[in-house]
Amino acid sequence: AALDVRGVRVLPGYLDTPAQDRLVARLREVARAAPFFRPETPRGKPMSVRMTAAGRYGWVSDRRGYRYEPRHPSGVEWPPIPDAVLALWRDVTGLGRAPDCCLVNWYEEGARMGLHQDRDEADFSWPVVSVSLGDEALFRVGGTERGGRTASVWLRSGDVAVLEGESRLAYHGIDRIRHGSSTLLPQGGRINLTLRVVD
Ligand code: MD3
Ligand code: FE
Repeated sequence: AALDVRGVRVLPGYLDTPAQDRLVARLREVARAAPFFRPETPRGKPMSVRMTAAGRYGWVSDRRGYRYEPRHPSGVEWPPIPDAVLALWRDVTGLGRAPDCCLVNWYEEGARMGLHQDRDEADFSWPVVSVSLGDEALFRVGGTERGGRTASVWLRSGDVAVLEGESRLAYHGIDRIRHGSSTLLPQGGRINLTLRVVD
């Protein structure tokens, strides 16, 4: 059964354990081609989350700002989005258009992501889909104005969230992860996939 958290559609346990394991194997291949890196904020502060991506674009941040790039910082093209991820996107959105970017966020112990809006895409009428793998994360979502009321929900391994309509421009972030709460990832921590149409 789906949950509505301030307009965010959360699908608890969308992926069973075998499906999560298969996905992790595909992500290992993505990370082999495009290794995780630690982005810097435009002010030069390293983020606590490590990132990589698959698809036509990856999202990067450095002293030049936040943006989508067709290449990994090493200069290689991002690897293709795994078929299982494209199938999940089709299942939950019903769209005939594939996402351009599968951002892969890796949270190790202590990593977090401050409240922000996703506004680097050209068209906010496309949904965003998020897939949680590994350790549980305390997800916080507010409204479209900074400083408003927020609601929190724990996202667990296999949960999928769909951000569409009003919630697409909501402030959101990850307050903390429960380190060691899952054994899915051999190296521990949490992986979040964020699927977006970019342009
Ligand atoms: C709500 N990632 O990469 S995913 C991000 O768990 C990001 O790594 C978080 O926020 C993570 O930008 C949260 C869930 C999510 C993604 C996009 C959203 C929630 C959202 C866009 C609008 C509203
Ligand atoms: Fe975000």
